[in-house]
Amino acid sequence: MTKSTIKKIYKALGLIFITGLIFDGAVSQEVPFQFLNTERLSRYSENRVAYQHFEKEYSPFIDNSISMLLIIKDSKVYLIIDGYDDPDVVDELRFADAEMTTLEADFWPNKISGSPNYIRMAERRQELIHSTSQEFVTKNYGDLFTTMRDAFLKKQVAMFKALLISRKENNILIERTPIPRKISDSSPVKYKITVKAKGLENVLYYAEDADGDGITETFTASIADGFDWGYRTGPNIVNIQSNKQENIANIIGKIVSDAYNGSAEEQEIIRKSFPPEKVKDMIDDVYRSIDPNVKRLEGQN
Ligand SMILES: [Ca+2]
Ligand SMILES: [Ca+2]
Repeated sequence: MTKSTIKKIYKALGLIFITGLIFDGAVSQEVPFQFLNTERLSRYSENRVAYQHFEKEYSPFIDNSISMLLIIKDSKVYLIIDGYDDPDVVDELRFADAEMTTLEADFWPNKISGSPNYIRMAERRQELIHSTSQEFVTKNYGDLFTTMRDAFLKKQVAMFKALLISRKENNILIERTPIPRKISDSSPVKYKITVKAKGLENVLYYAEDADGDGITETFTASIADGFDWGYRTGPNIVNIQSNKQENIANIIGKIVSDAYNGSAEEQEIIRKSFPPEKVKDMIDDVYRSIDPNVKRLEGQN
């Protein structure tokens, strides 16, 4: 097999769908998704934001640290990326490793850093800006990227938390499964927790704390409204897989524990609905006794 044939195969493999987690109704299942692609957007007719964030070691052919923000405003499409790797550079790195001895080698040099290094801006299909200069992108679009992303994620998290407050009416499914460990490991058992919820307008949310450390690292939101960027796009609102960034954890990190333990907002509502000063009245009410000795004995305590 010639080098160029191998290269073509690798390129093709680089396009395979990656597996992510989403759910359909009550059944958890693995579904593929694709990285955002502005050239394959199904429509530009509405203002829209989508965010993808991937920090998984999934395959040597899939970028292991990339975060992408898509903004569509007035038919203009912006795609800003932090941790973008040029596929041609990755190919060169891979082939420089001629012996192929390092299957675990990391061929994706650019990591999420908070300083985006890619922008593509187009009006309909006409490209207006395209840059992979980190200096240019961060200087001109770094603040926009961070501000828009944070505001967008906070909004999605607020929408999810609103579902928890009225959780009786909403279909919220929580699964807690022990994480397997070595027999010799006597530390407390940890649990993987997943949460699935269906929101207004049938937005599906999925959140996961896979390693049981209490911090959510995977969060997706999707709506089946025909907005996509090709076959099997995956979650089309938010798709965060295996986040390792502190600033993102500050926004999404409590989703699973809020769903499992109850959020501060829910606890406050419950507390207000049953204030401690009412407890004595209630006890008196429930255990109202006609035996006068009870009153007397109570007073002795
Ligand atoms: Ca990367
Ligand atoms: Ca975790």
